[in-house]
Amino acid sequence: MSSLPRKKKVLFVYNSSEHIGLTYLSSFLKARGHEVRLSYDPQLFRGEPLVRVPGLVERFDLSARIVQQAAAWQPDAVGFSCYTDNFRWMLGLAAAIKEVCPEALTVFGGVHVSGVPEVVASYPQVDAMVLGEGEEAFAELVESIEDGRAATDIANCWVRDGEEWTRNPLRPYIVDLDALPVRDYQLFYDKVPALESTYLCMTSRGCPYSCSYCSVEMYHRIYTEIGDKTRVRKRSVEGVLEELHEIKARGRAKSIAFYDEVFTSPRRWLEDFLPRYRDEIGLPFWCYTYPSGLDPSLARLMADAGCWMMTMGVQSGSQDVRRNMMDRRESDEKLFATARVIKEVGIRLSVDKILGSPGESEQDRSLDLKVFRQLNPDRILTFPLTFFPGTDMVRRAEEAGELSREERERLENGHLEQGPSQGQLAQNDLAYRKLRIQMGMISLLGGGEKLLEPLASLLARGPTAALVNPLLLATNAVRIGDRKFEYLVEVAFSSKSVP
Ligand code: B12
Ligand code: SF4
Repeated sequence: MSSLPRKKKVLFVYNSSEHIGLTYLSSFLKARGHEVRLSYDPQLFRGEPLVRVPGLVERFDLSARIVQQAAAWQPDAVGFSCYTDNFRWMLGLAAAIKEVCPEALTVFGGVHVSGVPEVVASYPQVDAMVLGEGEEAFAELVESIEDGRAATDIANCWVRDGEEWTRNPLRPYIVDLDALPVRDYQLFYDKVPALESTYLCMTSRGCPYSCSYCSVEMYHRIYTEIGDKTRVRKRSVEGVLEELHEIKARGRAKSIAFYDEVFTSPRRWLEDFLPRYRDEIGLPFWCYTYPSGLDPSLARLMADAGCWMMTMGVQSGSQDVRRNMMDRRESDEKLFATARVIKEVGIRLSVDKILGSPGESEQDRSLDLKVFRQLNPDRILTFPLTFFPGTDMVRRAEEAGELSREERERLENGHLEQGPSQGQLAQNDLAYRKLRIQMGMISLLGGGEKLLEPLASLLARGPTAALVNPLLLATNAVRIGDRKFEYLVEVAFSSKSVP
């Protein structure tokens, strides 16, 4: 007679913002009878989600308390979800937790692990890794643990055996997303209740596009290698509404954020979903769109359903940089047309701009000002280009001589702090600060080039240059009724009880 697998204790360790993927892993494990806990450091002063305040980062560091919690609970497995920028923090905690929980299996997953698994495998504090989508693989791995050791033949998993690693191939993507339980949002709300005021929802997984700087491109590549060419999987309208009814009934969410990579397709799904969302849920929502495929009638449906703002990646004002470096094929005309359609139906338009792409010339940067002004957005968010390991942008930058081998290796090991490895413009460059301020001024004031140029030069050189852009963004947020800052402050004040 075969015995039922023993219920396991799984601890997730995480920092920074709420993490949708972890909440899916948690509900999947709980549905199979396992006990799941989260040790969480919101790292309020580290830059995401709030502002970066050097000095306070260390003062409010909760790592020691996380280690104490692990020691007291003695989990069977500890799961770490790695972005490139939290990888070093995860490595530090994994080493400290191994000291106090020698029987626990340390398991690393997330986008950084899928991008550079060999690098992650080189650290002794990592016992196992889950590549790609994690629900089924992690549950099987956890259930296989006996005396601190896991099975070595589970698809998606790499498992350490002494100095050696057993590397298993990926399994295909989960086809039926409706079969997954509703994500365990309570995992984070128990720690930071104010997070619930904006409910994060995903109605799909994947993206139809393959921008060269985005980790989505890396996922497409590793899954194509096993013959799975699926780009986007969509949940059913019924399944999404069921989840949102549950949230609405709790009465705490003031808005919904649809974090699908591109929410504005497929059209037929939206035609079914949006009218029902308006009638049954009715909360204001935000989402991402792409500069194609949004015609006036679809935009009207979105506005009627309560879409108050959309974010559209523009990334560069130069068509050549977009096409040749970023693999974004849309023309300037398409950008302008999509922006117009969004604004005409009364939806606020937020656009993203990547600063410091390889291959960008002075002339390309002056095109930025022209194009972003013409788009007339309500908000511009700027991000320094980060070379995410495993993406095609890294290869291109290396080939173009704009990223050295040493810099690439530092990035792969999670060292994001130094400027040169983040694209052409280092964080401290005058040019970078100036462009950022100019973008902030365009969204707040519009304004002519003649005024922007000297004013931005002046502000970018001053001792308080780093404060100018947050101030411009905050003032603009008040102007357009963007709750983001209010939300971040609420989150900061309700975070006292973590981890
Ligand atoms: C929604 C989203 C956000 C949201 C919510 C965060 C979240 N992760 O839920 C917000 C806005 C808060 C956010 C913030 C940031 N994000 Co973001 N985000 C995304 C987005 C669009 C979707 C993520 C998602 O929910 N996918 C669906 C879930 C189900 O998949 P998943 O997260 O990959 O998790 C699965 C597997 O990876 C695996 N897994 C994950 N973790 C673990 C852990 C273990 C132990 C195991 C076993 C398995 C496992 O199992 C999960 C379930 O299948 C992705 C793009 C993408 N497609 O990945 C970018 C993405 C993850 N973000 C990215 C970045 C850079 C950031 C920021 C650093 C941006 C910034 N500069 O501030 C911050 C960091 C915040 C933080 N550290 O918490 C990058 C990461 C690239 C990299 N190599 O590091 C991505 C890939 C986009 C990109 N540019 O390429 N993000
Ligand atoms: S459209 Fe967005 S999510 Fe999709 S590949 Fe491009 S940057 Fe990534």
